[in-house]
Amino acid sequence: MQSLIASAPAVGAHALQTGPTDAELFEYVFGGGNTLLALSFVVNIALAGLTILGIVYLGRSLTDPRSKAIATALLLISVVSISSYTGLTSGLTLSVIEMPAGHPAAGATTAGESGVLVMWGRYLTWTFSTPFILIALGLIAGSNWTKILTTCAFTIAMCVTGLAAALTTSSLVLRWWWFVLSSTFFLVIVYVILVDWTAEAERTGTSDLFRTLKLLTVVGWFGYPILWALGVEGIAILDVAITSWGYSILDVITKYVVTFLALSYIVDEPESITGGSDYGATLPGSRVSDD
Ligand code: RET
Repeated sequence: MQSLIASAPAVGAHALQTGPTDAELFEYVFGGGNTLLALSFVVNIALAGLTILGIVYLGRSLTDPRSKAIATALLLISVVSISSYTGLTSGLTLSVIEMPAGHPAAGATTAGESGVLVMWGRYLTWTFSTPFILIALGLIAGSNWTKILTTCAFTIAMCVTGLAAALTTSSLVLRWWWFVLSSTFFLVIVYVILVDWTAEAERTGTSDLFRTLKLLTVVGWFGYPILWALGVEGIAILDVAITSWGYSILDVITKYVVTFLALSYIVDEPESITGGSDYGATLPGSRVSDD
């Protein structure tokens, strides 16, 4: 028993348990020397907040349950985002992690600890935000729940395996293997958007809006793995602040720009978007209450 207790810390010492405390990480980011990095978090808290207010304001006149469902999905993207960036800002979802042997950043030090700054909260929270982007897109295209939920499951798989890629410290090969797995799941989503939803949007009459959203989404989403690969977790030719700004700018395009474009289309409740008063009812023939 004694020997088990004695060996417990070594057994439990995985990536999230080592390194500086949240307070030290907060001081490292906001203490003055890393203004660029700090801004990449704070700007997004402000933008997510403004987007939430914008959706509440523009969405207040919606009456159709299907339009409301799309607006709610759009709202939840920014609700997750503001929480995600608050986690990064507070240091809660940041860690200093030692890269495995052979990694270009192996042996680096950050905030007085050996390792590099990993913003693992980003990958974790994409698990919750990207499904809402896909629900909104799928509903706009007029797709069915099987396809919408399939893309949601694949995006969750993509983000969780992306998180694993960022946190794996045992082997460089395994880091890239997680990356390959995550990218494969990503391609399933791209396929559904480009093939299925494009055809469905043509049929349901939303192709004008969908074409723009699709372009922003597919091009924007491809930016994330590229940044990962070039950033400090991949081949490390971009530093942490540049990588963080890269993600923050991609977030602006894939979340807030997409949200406002979609919302400005649905606020007029065109026929291609509305579903009728019993849309989404859980009892046949019952109307969805307005409150
Ligand atoms: C990772 C690394 C592993 C390989 C792939 C990735 C893709 C990430 C994507 C993220 C999209 C995030 C969005 C967030 C909005 O809140 C995890 C970077 C393929 C596509 C749109």
